[in-house]
Amino acid sequence: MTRTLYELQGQDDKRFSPFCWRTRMALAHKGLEATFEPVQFSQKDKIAFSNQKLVPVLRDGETVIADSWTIACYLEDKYPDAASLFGGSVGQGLARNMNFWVDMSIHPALARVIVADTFDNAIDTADQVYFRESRESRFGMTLEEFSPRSDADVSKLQNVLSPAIATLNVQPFLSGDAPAYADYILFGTVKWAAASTDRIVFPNDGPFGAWLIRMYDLFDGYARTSGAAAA
Ligand SMILES: N[C@@H](CCC(=O)N[C@@H](CS)C(=O)NCC(=O)O)C(=O)O
Repeated sequence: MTRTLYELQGQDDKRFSPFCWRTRMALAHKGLEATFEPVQFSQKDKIAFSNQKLVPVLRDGETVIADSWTIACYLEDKYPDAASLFGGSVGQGLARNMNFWVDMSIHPALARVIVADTFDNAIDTADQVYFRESRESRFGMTLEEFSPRSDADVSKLQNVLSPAIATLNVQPFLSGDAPAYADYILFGTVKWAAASTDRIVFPNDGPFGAWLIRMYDLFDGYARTSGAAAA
């Protein structure tokens, strides 16, 4: 059966979408092979078959699924004999909470820190006009006004992150003793930052830094060597 993940492609072939990384890691966790089809912002025609305009999109045989959370739930249901992403329905409920927390608290704080860098270092030139116009219309100001690369914004991000740091101070993974989907949710966001900037925006020391090393080591160093390998 053919399995294809349509994912965002940026400058120098960087795969910098946090949501696509969630799905990449979920596939690796389940040991499912896939081919990766790059999609730029300006290539909506490539995912028109999914009847919506966002990536990731997974085509699994004849089945088409959009939205990273929906894809994770699909993979869990469809491949119950492969390693579990959630560890049962209670874990699934808590991972959903994590999904909303990262989307609604971490992403807005991180966007302030790195969106101007994302534009400079991760967005392909073919997509720069679209990215600037769509995001400036969303933010109501220029990318550089929204994201002035200030230390204060990094501090705010790290404050928002403190529940995750506290958790990793007492257990090796957000999911407990072993990694699972909740870890991939936040890790995808780290990959977005890593593809955008060399600045240290997430802690690279302490419990969070140790977790990052564990995450990068997973699946034979998968997140170091695949996708945005340079990130
Ligand atoms: N809730 C969706 C969000 C997906 C999303 O926002 N994807 C971005 C890439 S990071 C996208 O496709 N953007 C296209 C655009 O802005 O035109 C998910 O979890 O998959």
